[in-house]
Amino acid sequence: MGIFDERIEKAKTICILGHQTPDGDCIGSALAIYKYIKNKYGEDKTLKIYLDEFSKKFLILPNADKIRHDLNDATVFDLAIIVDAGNVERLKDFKRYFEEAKDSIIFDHHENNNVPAKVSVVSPESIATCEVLYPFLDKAYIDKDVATCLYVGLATDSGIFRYKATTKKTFLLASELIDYGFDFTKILDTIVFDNSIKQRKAQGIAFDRLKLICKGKVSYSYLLQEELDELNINKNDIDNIIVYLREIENIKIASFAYPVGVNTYKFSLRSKDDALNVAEFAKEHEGGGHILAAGCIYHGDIDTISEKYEKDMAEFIEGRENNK
Ligand SMILES: [Mn+2]
Repeated sequence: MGIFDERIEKAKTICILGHQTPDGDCIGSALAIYKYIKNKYGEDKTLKIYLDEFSKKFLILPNADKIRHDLNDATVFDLAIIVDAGNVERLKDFKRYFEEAKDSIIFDHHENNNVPAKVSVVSPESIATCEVLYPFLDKAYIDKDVATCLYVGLATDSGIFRYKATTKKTFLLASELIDYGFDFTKILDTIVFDNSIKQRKAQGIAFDRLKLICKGKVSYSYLLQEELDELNINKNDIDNIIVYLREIENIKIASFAYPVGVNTYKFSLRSKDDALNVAEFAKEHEGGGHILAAGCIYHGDIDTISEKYEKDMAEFIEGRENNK
């Protein structure tokens, strides 16, 4: 029995946790683990998944309706399983379940992961947490549902098998997974490519405002809270805008800001150049992430922080390019 199964075996009550604003890899790995444990132990374990609110498109994934958002569970879990979160703050208020749990294990691929779990399985060179997790699952209990969820993590975190950290291993795993016979076209259309009219309108506002800064090396746009309110849209519905801002010729970094609180904006960052490690930029601004994909926080009104961001980013790029 592997290190994961051993810990599951010993636990009666288990919770699965992931990072705030959960994405396909976070939800995919959490739901893969959920179904895997159900397949292996049936109703013998008390098993709960707690994640932050997520986009409704993920409801196409098996058991996504079982994901809970409440913080009042009095259970002290025997085992907390964390997925895809580089630090405890990323668990938001659900970190309580982790901190109280008697045992814990984390599967992740974020550089500098510092979640103080009893067991850490962290592999920064992996494209997705789902890829890190897979070797720890006993194949006898992987079914079509588990395979679907793992595939979604792989496909989404790799930008549908395009980003640089995509390896032969990623394709081999994807090929094993599609053998389980799920409708990957429909799943990816639903989760990645189909947009609501409201989303397209929000993208329209962001595109309209889009500009190139830092001598044309950085694309930048933002949305305001009143615009989200007007469209009756939430932050999960705009998390793909950064993808489009990255798909612009000649840029090195894409950036998109959106409100996460009063006078507080989250900046999504994507680099197209290994020499410009946006995780390092993000670390200076209450954030973190990977070399090519990171996020950080700025406080203030949008005009002030847009100006500040442009200045910080220009300095960052200049510093890196002079060090080459
Ligand atoms: Mn991930």
